[in-house]
Amino acid sequence: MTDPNRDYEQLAERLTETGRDVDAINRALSAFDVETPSWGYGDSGTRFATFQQPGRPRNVFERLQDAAEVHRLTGAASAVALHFPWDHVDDLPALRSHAESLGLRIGAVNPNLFQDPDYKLGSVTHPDERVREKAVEHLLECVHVAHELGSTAQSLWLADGTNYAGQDDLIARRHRMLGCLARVYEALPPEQELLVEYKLFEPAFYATDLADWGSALLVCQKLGDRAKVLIDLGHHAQGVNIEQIVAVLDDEGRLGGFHFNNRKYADDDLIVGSVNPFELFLIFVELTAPGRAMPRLTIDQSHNIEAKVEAMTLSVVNLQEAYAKALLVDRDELARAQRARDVLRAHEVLLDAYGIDVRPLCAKTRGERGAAEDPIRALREGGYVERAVAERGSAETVAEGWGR
Ligand code: LRH
Ligand code: MN
Repeated sequence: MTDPNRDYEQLAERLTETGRDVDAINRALSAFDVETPSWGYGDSGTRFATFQQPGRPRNVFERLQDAAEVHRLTGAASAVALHFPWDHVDDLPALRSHAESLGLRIGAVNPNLFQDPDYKLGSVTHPDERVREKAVEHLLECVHVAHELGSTAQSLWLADGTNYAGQDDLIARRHRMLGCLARVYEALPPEQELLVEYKLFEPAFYATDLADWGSALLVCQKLGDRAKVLIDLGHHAQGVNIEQIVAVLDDEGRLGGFHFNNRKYADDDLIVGSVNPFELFLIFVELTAPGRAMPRLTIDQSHNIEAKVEAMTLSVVNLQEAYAKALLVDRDELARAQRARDVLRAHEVLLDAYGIDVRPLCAKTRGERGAAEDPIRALREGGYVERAVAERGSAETVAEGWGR
């Protein structure tokens, strides 16, 4: 076991020698904060099966307890995104004070317009006005819930789409959607923004009404300034350059946030940075470019076979490290190489930063925030999971569905 302080001192010395402002990097790292998803702690699976894990949280209050453990370990997960009705409670003030008693705040509120049978052919795009009214009612209810919980964002993903060519008029669907979302946007209190999440396919397999960043951006521009695009890393066709989408949306002032996860094939919802850590680094290289503000950062994963609290903890650690590496990019040298049309020198500037082992830096920042220098080790030695199993039961069964 190496001495983390000596590792840090050696790294800080090397970074200072190469012209980096280590204090500024530490300040930025200690301000880094992400939202974890309540549904990432609950049951989740594939169409083939959902395997319940021993000690799984039985309600939103226990999901918040698990989120608080991830924040205790990493110091960088102080908010929890909620999903309704999966996290529905009658007493919203009690839920809010429970979160605050755990040192947490409520992040984005996610409506659910994809499980009710009425939404089989769409929700806000549905041909039947009665169904659209029902969808708008749910969205307005979520605006109220967010206000009660102190949340400042509606994070909207629409599963809406068609499965066969000719099934419905694609533009008529778009106009229905725009009409419904305009009413929801009008109802947003000043502290709330609307995040519009796109997805290429699934559950729709012919046309998805919000299939890509362009269709989401156009909708946001029609709605108003507080409507912005949310990028889920698993929602693109293979080969799409996500960091370029980040740069363009930021340049349009419409980069609202992220759903971080990782995928090898489709919307796999695996641990962020577990498949393509270089892509994650490049996304943070764009986010940390001079003059850019950090948008809302939310994790959106489902842990079908892996231990959920450890998976979420590792995800926050992977995000901290990707951000730290991006902060080490020598921006002056990058700009000089780009001006000089020195193609490979510019690329190598990024590789220089990516190749630095930033773990001592992240460990020190976490330690200074009262969190764990080695969160995974602290979790495994701390007994939190064992206590949860003892308290909540060790049943390992097959569940009927998501999010709960
Ligand atoms: C859709 C999605 C969306 C959530 C859901 C849990 O694939 O990414 O953000 O509502 O997963
Ligand atoms: Mn998502």
